[in-house]
Amino acid sequence: WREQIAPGAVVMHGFVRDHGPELLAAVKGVIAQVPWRHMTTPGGHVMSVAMSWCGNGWSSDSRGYRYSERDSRSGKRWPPIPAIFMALADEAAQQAGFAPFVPDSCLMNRYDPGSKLSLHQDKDEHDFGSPIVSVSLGLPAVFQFGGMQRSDRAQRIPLAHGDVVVWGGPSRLCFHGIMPIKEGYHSLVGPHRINITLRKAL
Ligand code: MD5
Ligand code: FE
Repeated sequence: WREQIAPGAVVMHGFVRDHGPELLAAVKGVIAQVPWRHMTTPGGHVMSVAMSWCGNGWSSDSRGYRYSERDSRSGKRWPPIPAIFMALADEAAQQAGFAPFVPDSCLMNRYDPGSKLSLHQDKDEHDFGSPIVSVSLGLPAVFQFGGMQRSDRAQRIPLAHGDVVVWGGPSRLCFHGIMPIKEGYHSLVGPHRINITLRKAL
């Protein structure tokens, strides 16, 4: 079922529940080229979440966060976004009431038990007019969904394997995070939660 949790924010429960194997195969294809890595924040902390990406890649260092077409080490483009991700992003965005969506960046987060993502805003993209489509696979999570101010009280939204959330309109710049993932084992994904976000970044 579909649930609007705030203006522009739509949770599509189980939207990709039947497509786990194909989605995970696409994740593995990207990981073979861009292995999972723990990034260091501009503040010098190593993130508990491991990341990989395709399309326009993301990077974090002492100079800040940014998106780029190419791997600055090799000079090569990051791998293309798999067709199944492009199709699901467009389908979810349109069903949530947004215009046809052509993302140019895909960030993948792998959470192991205990991993978390602290409250933050996604504001490194150049285009806040487009939504972000977020896909949850594997272990369940509790999503913290706040307001435009870090101090705004956050709602707690449970997210399960196969759920898709479309974040657009006024919700696009809300503070959000992921509570520490509980120990567990998912039959397809193993002891992890994987989140895939599709974005228009550049
Ligand atoms: C996750 N990832 O579950 C989340 C899903 C990230 C990140 O937060 O930055 O990699 S994306 C959730 C999101 C995106 C844009 C806006 C809002 C939530 N929001 O307004 O709450 O790994
Ligand atoms: Fe975020």
